Amino acid sequence: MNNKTDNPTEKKLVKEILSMKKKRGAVILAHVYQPGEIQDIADFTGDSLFLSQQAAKTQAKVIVFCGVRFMAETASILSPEKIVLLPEINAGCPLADMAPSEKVKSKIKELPEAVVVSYVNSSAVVKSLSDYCCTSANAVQIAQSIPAEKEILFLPDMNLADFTAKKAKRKIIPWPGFCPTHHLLTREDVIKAKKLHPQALLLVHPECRPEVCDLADYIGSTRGIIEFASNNPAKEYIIGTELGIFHPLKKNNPNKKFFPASENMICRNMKLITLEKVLYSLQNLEPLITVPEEISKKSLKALNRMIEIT
Ligand code: CIZ
Repeated sequence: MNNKTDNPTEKKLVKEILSMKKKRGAVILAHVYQPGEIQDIADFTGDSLFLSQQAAKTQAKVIVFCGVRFMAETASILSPEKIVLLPEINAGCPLADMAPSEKVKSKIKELPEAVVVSYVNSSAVVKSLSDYCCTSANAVQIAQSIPAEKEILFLPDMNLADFTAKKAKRKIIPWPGFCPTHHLLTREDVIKAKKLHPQALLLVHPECRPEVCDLADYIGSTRGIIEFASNNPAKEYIIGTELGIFHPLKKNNPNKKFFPASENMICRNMKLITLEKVLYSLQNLEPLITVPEEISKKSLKALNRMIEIT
């Protein structure tokens, strides 16, 4: 929790949120793609897996998940006894929506021998159909844990699938989905940014296109990007991921410079949550995210297999 706003309306809202949070015995989690003012009121900020693990560890009975739907679902799967709130019910993930469960079921039928690995950015039903879950931080490690002779059906992100196949040296059948925010970054955008900032290192997320990743000095998850920039002596970085990450990058590294690979890398869904909505959620204990027990139990197996490996 680190909100130091001078805006009186925001100050009042933050005060009300904190008092309501105490009354409810709640914990606020915010993804690093959330608006800065939301990250600043959170007890924990980070990637979806880290946040869900915090959700599982905390003694708090109420979790306000400031992120998108699949993240709140993952928190609910890991902590089914807790009240998980998503302050904006329409905060979805277009990438997760590109793998509808009925289509995934028929693909699995077509490939009965394949091991099914689903990226955490997928619906709870798709997770329940999978052998393993993975995040962008551990996709390579999960793939490497699968015997080399096995085919892997990897969903829903084809760019992360490509990155994982190359790094893990595994036979991967990609699902044809992509994150619209990362996929819009082109090789031309990157070349332009490199010309403007010739000293800067290029750090990109593996949801970016392969031809963009080919130009990068580092490819990694949000957590990986933050750690790389914080630990590396270089002073300038071009960042190829959702722009919300600039908030922790700048906060943790006040003496370094960060430039966007493209100003357009904004996930609209991640920006739907506001301070007003967080307050409403705490006051009314809604919108509530639950996952049907049968689906939750099966998804938990895939999530736990990932957690055991990593
Ligand atoms: O797992 C996450 O939180 C996402 C969506 C990206 C990342 O790299 O952390």
